[in-house]
Amino acid sequence: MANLGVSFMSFKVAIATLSLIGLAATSATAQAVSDTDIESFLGLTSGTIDGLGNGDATEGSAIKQTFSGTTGQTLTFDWNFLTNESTPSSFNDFAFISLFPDGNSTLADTNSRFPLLGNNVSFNSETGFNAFSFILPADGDYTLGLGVVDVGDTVVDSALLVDNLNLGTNGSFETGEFSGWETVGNATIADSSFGIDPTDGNSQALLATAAVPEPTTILGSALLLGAGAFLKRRARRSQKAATQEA
Ligand SMILES: [Ca+2]
Ligand SMILES: [Ca+2]
Ligand SMILES: [Ca+2]
Repeated sequence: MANLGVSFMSFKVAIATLSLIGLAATSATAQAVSDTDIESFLGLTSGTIDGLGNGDATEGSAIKQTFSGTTGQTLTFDWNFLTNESTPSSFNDFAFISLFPDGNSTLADTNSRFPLLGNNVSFNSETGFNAFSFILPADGDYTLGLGVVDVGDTVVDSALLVDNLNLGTNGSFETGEFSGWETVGNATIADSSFGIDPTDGNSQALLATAAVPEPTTILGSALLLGAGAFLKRRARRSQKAATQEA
């Protein structure tokens, strides 16, 4: 009986442990993290992301991988910045690249050109896919980081799609996961059911500044869309303030 009792307890502990692991894994991959955590993940000096000139970044997500490059090789990939912020907004969310050892740069922010509306139900505006290109200046190991962050607060979300990277491992995400990459925050693989087609194959990386992008109501005109976003921001910011005071 004693043995049975121990076995039963072990079984219950095992189930409880499995449940905890499941919960931890879910929250670890779903939630955006602080800009400080992203800097630590990417090996950047503290303050680098705020220092890119778009204001006080608060939280976001990033992916990275190290690859071996040679002088004159061209690094290319496709990216698409999505946002629910006004365009432009003083809450100047942005996407960025860090390429060690060469430097860091903003890819897009709310001042960018947003010719596309409504291709994805979760975001009001998208830049469309753009090609990034950089000629490697020397032989050696490079660490490529790509990220997206909220600025000023954490209320209204933005995201970055990435696909068709020509160097390193799994640059097109066609394995359906992040093999060859490391991730921090809310990084998932999206296919065309996201509403925006990958530029190569069936899969693309989706980095977001929050756990679950909030579906937005598509309104009939740009004017209404702007008013709707403004009212929604006010409502959500009030709600957040109330929560924090509680
Ligand atoms: Ca900051
Ligand atoms: Ca934001
Ligand atoms: Ca792909």
